[in-house]
Amino acid sequence: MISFFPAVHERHAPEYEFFRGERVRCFESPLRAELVLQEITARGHRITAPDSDSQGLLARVHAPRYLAFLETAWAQWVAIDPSNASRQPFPSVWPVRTLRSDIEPSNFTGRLGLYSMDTGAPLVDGTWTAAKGAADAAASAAGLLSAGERAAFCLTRPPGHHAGPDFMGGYCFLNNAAVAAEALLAGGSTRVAILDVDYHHGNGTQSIFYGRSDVLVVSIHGDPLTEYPFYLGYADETGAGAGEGFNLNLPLEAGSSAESWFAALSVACSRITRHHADALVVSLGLDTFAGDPIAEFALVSDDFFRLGATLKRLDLPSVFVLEGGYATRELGVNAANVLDGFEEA
Ligand code: OKP
Ligand code: ZN
Repeated sequence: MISFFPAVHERHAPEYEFFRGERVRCFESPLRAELVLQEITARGHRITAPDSDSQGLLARVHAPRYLAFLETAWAQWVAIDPSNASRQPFPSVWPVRTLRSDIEPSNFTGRLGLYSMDTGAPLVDGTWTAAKGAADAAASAAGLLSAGERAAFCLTRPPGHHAGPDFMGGYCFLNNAAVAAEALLAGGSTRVAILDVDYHHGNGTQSIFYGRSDVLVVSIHGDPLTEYPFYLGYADETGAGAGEGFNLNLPLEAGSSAESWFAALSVACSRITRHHADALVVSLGLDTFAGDPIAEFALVSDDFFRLGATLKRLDLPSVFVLEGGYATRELGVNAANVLDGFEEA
């Protein structure tokens, strides 16, 4: 399968994040992409650099003031104090209920909190460049599908599905899957489906399309009562206004078996078929793997062939966009198994 790989991903390499009050090495690392690249190259998939600029599509997905912040955040951070160049900024205050989010403070801490859902998206010098490269890959892959190709893989990081219209969070800055969906619509699709199979609910993607009927969003994920992102992803979230009925959440208890996961996948596929989708975007999180260090499902490596083969049966032009997956050593094999399962089905 043709795979878009933006080498600039490596510019996003934060040193640490917080876990149980301690600084720990980031789970979401450049090595993830390098190991996937190694494996899909070894299996003969064709790798290419993104060839589309996602700028116009990003403006359909994200708020202008959020994009402006993200692009200039590092410069403002370092302007406060040159020694900040060797420090990672983290948000420390957020406009929760009763506080105002219509006003954008000029203060960096005020802006960072306004545009963050958590402390889980560490920002560094190269974050914008890397995130933009991933969005460009999503635009490129969708463009290729609009030109008649049947499938493409975005070997991208940082991931995107937690990034909402105007906020970052959970390792995500720009919503690559949403960019792919918008690019498909711009390329002539009229009914797109996004299937999010990451362990964590794709709250950003859901929110971006919640009021719309042209993009169906379906997600299988750990029950937010116990799993991140906690505040979205419940079964009663079915869409709003014109989008009523075009959002489907299939939460599963943490610890659910592969058998129940594939049963949910079959429900998801039925809904996508009923949508009469003309293109599919797969938010391909691989943290459903039994060995994942921050997730609680039970898929084994062979199950990812089955996932690919099942998606092939939808018979739709398909863009696969890498999301999570933190069992780094097995990530390449698991990702490649999805692509090969799809191609060999
Ligand atoms: C991103 B994706 C661990 C914190 C976990 C939230 C999980 C983000 C998952 N130190 N942060 O959906 O794979
Ligand atoms: Zn995840």
